[in-house]
Amino acid sequence: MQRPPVLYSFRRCPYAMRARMALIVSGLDYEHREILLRDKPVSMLAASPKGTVPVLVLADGEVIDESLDIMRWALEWSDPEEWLAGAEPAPVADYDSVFKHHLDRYKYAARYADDPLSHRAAALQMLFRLNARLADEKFLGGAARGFADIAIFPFVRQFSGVDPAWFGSEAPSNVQRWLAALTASELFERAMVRRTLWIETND
Ligand SMILES: N[C@@H](CCC(=O)N[C@@H](CS)C(=O)NCC(=O)O)C(=O)O
Repeated sequence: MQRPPVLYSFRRCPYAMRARMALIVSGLDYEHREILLRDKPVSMLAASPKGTVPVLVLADGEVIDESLDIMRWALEWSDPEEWLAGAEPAPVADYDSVFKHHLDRYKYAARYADDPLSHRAAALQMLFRLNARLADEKFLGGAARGFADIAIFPFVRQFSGVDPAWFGSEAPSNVQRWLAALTASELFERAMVRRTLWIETND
């Protein structure tokens, strides 16, 4: 029997969250290896020297080390909720680049010489655009969650967590509803289960 693919993951990483959700929804069996970013396993770095999570190592040795590629790979194997049918690259790419840029400068303000509140404002503008898309439909692709929702919401969740009271009063309401529905989902709960750290051995 073929070994299941191995996922190197870090619970709080939003990229790893979306990869885990796609793997879970696909129903694929995989071996979860929980790691620490400050102490990356040698085997993970051997598979993917760039040193980011998530990393998926397939039984034949193929390595997939970009979260969106892991999502697509899992869903191409099995896509029971038809996430790929509504997959739209544009908003996801915007959130991975522009929103993430502002999020980092807001959340990790001490690391940057920038004004965090101007980055918060820029990110909020993006949420207003998302809000307009969520005016008539519960999710970005329609009535059911799909690829873009799952790819984007872990970053909006991080943004909301920097100052939950501010987010609660200033973030547009459709986005708040959308985020609340996705974070309350059983799928997210399963993706966020706490796991013991994977201990690397030499065999
Ligand atoms: N483009 C990558 C980004 C992954 C990424 O940056 N992950 C962060 C954690 S959230 C990481 O591993 N950073 C390396 C480090 O902190 O050492 C993906 O989509 O998988």
